[in-house]
Amino acid sequence: MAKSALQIARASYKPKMPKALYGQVKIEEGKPTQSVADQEEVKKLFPNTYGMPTLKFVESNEKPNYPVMNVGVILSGGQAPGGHNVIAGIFDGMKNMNAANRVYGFLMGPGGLVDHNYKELTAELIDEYRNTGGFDIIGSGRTKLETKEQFDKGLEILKKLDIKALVIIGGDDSNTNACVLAEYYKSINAGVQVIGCPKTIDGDLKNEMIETSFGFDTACKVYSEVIGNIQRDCNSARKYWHFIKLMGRSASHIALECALQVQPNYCIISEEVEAKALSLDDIVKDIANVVAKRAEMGHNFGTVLIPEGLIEFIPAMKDLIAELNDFLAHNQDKFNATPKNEQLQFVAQNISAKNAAVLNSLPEGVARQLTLDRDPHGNVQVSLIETEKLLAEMVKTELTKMKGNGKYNGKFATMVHFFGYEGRCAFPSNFDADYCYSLGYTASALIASGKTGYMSSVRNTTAPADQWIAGGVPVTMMMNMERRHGEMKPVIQKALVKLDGAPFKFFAERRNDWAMSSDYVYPGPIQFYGTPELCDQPTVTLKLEQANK
Ligand code: FBP
Repeated sequence: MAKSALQIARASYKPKMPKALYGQVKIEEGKPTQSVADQEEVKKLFPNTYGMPTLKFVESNEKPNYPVMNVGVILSGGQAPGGHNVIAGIFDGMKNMNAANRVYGFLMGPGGLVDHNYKELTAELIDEYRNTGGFDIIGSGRTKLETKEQFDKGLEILKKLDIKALVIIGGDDSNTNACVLAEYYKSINAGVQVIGCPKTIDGDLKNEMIETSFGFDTACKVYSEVIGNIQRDCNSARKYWHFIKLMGRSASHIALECALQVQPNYCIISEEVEAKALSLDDIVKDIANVVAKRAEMGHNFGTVLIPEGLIEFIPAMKDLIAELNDFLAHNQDKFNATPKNEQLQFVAQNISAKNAAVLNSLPEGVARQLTLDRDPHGNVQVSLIETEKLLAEMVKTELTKMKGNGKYNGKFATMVHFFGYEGRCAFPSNFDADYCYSLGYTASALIASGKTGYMSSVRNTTAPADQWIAGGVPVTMMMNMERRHGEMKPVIQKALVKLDGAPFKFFAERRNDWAMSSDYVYPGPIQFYGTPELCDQPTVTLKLEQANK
């Protein structure tokens, strides 16, 4: 395999870990836990894994005799930088306990477990992937692991390979399913433990015990580098407004973090749009006002950051999408049989008049995108909706109106961008390389302690890595009941941007100044070698959140 100089250098990087994990560990138990909400319902559904205590690993002098144990690993959902290091951490942790332990990877996501597609992860293979981006060592997928048939089918291969523990590396939905699997295997005495690891660049799997999901750090740094470069281009060429959509299926953490890193002229936060019940028109008018004010200074350029999930947070759009989801779920065949150029009309005639009016008000391309196939979790595939183009076009129309009223006198030329896939498989930053390896190593310690239904947790992450705290959190602790596909289900509570949280407040206090300023911040590329100030800094979001604890 051809390798770049950086690939060769990164192969020998030794990730930093919490001090306790370098030697023998013992467990310190916290208090029994409760789910974040709906305690009675969640308890009833998880009689075997509810209420367990939080765990912390501390140094110990005893060296237990670890029996031989095989472990399985699954990568689930969207790629996130550092996934390979989680697997390397699990591998090293298991091998350090007993050199005869084996690690198997199930291929292309949870589907690999059900379909019995796997490979053994050898030392040579792991060494090829240390500190690299991507999930390609075993691939990932979005198959939902949720039925008893799937669990039983999975158990067949786990028994065949003598696997005693399974680590599922995924986001909130995948970890919810991991917990249901842990509960089921425990209830039938299957002899298989299930441990989760918090992954997603979206940053929306976090809580009191999980400070951040892995991949968020690297992805935001990659996007911020490129936005910074665009801002320097703005200041040099002085002729374009850049409309930049950023990944984050639902929450706006990525957009907010990038805004904190680069100080753009405008950044939309979906959670604020929803809280203030803003319409698309309100957002467009607000951006147009900023454009007009900057034009008065002769600054016909700037940056607008748009979170990917925005559409679903605009109340009128949310209602429309909910009705479309329902309508298409029941009428997909009729929809598919309708000639392409009549499909939108077919939908509009069969949904409520209010939602049909919203659908008809959208540019055809966007309306069409809203009727596209849903993902396996029933979500609109927001990454396919071109909100950056929609907003750029709508702002242009608004400015033309303002020009007519004498309220704008500038030039408006736009460039649109979507940054998502560019950052999902990047070389993990030192933070993610260290954090992921530590999460994996902690997962192996949880396995050795016989735990199931826990998520690997590494805390105190704004301190140097040797002061990080490794432990485990019962997944049921993060759950509440939510309506999904018409049924109440136990799910891990998604962490959206908190409007009273420190990162949003910091942004809100400064955004008016940033709107008029061209004194942008240019973060530059991720640094891997140099001083900790340059290479090991966590995200601004994490620093602000932890500083306020
Ligand atoms: P996860 O929540 O599975 O980590 O995926 C996050 C994400 O990258 C989103 O930001 C984006 O909307 C989505 O995946 C894109 O999905 P796909 O990879 O199927 O295009």
